[in-house]
Amino acid sequence: MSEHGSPEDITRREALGRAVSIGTGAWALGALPFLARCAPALRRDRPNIVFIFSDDHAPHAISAYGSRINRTPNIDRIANEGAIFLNSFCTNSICAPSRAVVLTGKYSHVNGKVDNSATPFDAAQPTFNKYLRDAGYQTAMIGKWHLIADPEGFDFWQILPGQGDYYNPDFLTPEGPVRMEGYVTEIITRLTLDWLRSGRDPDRPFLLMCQHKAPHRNWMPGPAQLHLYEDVDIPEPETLFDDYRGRASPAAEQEMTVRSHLQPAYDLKITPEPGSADAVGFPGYDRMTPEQKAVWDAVYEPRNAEFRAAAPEGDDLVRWYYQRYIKDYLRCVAGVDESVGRVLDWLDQEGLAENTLVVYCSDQGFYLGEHGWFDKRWMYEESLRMPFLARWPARIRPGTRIPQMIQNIDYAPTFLDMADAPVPEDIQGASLLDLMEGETPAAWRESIYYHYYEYPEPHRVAPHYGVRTERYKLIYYYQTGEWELFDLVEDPSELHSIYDEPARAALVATLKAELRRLRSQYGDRTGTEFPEA
Ligand SMILES: [Ca+2]
Repeated sequence: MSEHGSPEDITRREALGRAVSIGTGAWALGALPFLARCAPALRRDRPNIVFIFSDDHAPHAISAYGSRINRTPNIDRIANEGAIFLNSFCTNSICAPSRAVVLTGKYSHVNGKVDNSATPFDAAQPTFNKYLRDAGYQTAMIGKWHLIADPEGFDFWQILPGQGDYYNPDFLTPEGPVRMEGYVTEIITRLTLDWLRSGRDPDRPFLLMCQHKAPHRNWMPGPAQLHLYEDVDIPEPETLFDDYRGRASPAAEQEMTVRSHLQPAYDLKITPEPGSADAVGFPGYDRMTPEQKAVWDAVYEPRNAEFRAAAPEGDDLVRWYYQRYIKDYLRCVAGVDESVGRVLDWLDQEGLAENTLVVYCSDQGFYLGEHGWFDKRWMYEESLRMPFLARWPARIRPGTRIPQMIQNIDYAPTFLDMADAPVPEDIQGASLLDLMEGETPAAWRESIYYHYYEYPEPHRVAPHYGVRTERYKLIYYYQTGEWELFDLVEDPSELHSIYDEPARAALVATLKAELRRLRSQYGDRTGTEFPEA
């Protein structure tokens, strides 16, 4: 073999992006937490952790990630004053499963929460907050939980039931349900600041999970954001009118299009004239007080009157739906961004910022009209990506930009590592602490593994699993036995699968071997195994 390796090695390097062997990468994943445990205990004052989590907030709606449709100055502050992870991915792009992965540091097939509704989450299993509590941390969980079972391992919790409501939401507490008047993002912010001010022991480190409902469907903005984007057109994504050619059959067979699957009343708030004989509200609207409805109607009714007068059809209707959808989504995002700023400001004012890790992330990415879609689920980039930004002045240099591929299995071991708490052997992720501090571990993962399950409801997205390297993505739809392969450099929008091109045979073989290795490494025997050759 030459110093550059065999043709197979070269293909493998090309597939995996860098000249580090697969075996070394695999070793590092298991060994990093072990090394962290064995390192001399730097038991300086243990940091506080403020974990700000939103729902369905795609990185491409954050200006620090280069958004072309909005600005998020407060979330950007975390990147400017800390670190931004440029290649952050989920393992299963859907709400409750992502939350279970975050809590356990384990893939869906291991923690048991593979889909939103059919499988339960066993809240009795070990989660990172329980380990932190055992290590002396105070633990608080405020906002959207979405795991049905009551939270365990928190000293304080106030959670939304299920998806929760945007206006006047109910909260579940250990003492029973409470209805709170107001807008959900503002209420969660207030509860968060209340707990920081007076709910905790100032002499012990804390974990605070502040988890927003916004910007989840049905995208109801708060009173302070209702008027944003009034007289502007948000740029359309290039793939708003995707025809799904060049890919396997599932892309065309989903039910998540802006054109046909957004519900006019519920999703788009297009309702008949108030007071008319056929006037209807929509779920969420019916929870508002008369005063809140009056404010809402004063904003939406003129917009709806304009829609009724224009009566758009065909592609014009899609364009109109897109504008209504994306503006409401971005209004909800603006509310979350404002909340992030208030929490950062409070930590600054109280002198707590220096040794507090503030993380902003969301449970998965989302389609903002790309491929003609809303929602998530796919291994395609828009929903595979998660934002992950971290500020911790004591340890993270301002403006740190981190290209390595991370996943939500990594959060739990990171938080345990930071707290000098042992990282259990069965956690599948690796601590991000070295990366945050600007160090590149001797070997980091060269590929990520993904597996989506939920089918057929609610959006008929075919179950699939796959592998993504720095440059390539191989996806297997096991119900139909179809494959897709994308070159993310040549085809970043993933419009043309190159799986069937004869010249790609060696690359396909390499990626299949890597996919087989990942399924073995993570112990995933769910989903139909793909055939040899
Ligand atoms: Ca979600």
